[in-house]
Amino acid sequence: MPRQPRLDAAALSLYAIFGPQDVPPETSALALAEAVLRGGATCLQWRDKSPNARAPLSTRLEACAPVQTAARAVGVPLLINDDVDLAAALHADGVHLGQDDLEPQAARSRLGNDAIIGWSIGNAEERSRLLALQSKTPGVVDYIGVGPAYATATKTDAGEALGPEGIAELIRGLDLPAVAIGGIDRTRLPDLAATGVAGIAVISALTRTPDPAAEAAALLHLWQSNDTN
Ligand code: TZP
Ligand code: MG
Repeated sequence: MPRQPRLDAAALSLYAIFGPQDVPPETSALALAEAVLRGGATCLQWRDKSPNARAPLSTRLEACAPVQTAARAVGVPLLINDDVDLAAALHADGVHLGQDDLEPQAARSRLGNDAIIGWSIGNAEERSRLLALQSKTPGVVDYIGVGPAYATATKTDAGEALGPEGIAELIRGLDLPAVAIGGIDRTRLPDLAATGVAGIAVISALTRTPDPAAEAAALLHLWQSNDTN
């Protein structure tokens, strides 16, 4: 019998990403997580690009644990960016890996069959790597992150913006759900919905707003009313 997918594509609809570096000074990672979850975020990613990412595992764990508790309380998956050791220690739902991180097959061996594994692609060469990986180890990756969709100040090495046409071209013919990332705010949703991505991944749209819960609700509502999947 075919294996049940580990990830329902609907969980990618509003994918909220943050780490210590994104938490405004007057709040906490827990408060931010609770706010975006209240607004309806369908997936969370802990992406630590702060000095804490180089701290011992116990310190990394301590920083992320409250976010995991909040996500679990509402049944929303929490994925860990880059840090497979942290994901293993937390028994997190999965990881999101970039092209320069641990290879997806190695992460799969480490985390097991139930872990959700996401991989980033941003150009034709990386798309070809994905296809090669899928034919060598089918099912190793569960979804892809595609970007940057638009110019972003959040990731300075993100590369050239693909635009909706570039996103559509990269995901065409792939049999994996995709989430668009990079410079996404409310104004971008109609164009992105037309590309065929399953959802939107955002950092600053939810971390640089005074009301992350309201912004999450607005993004999700807009996405669901534009999305034709
Ligand atoms: N990967 C490609 S663009 C990007 C990442 C992590 C940054 C997304 O942040 P924002 O603030 O939503 O543009
Ligand atoms: Mg990475």
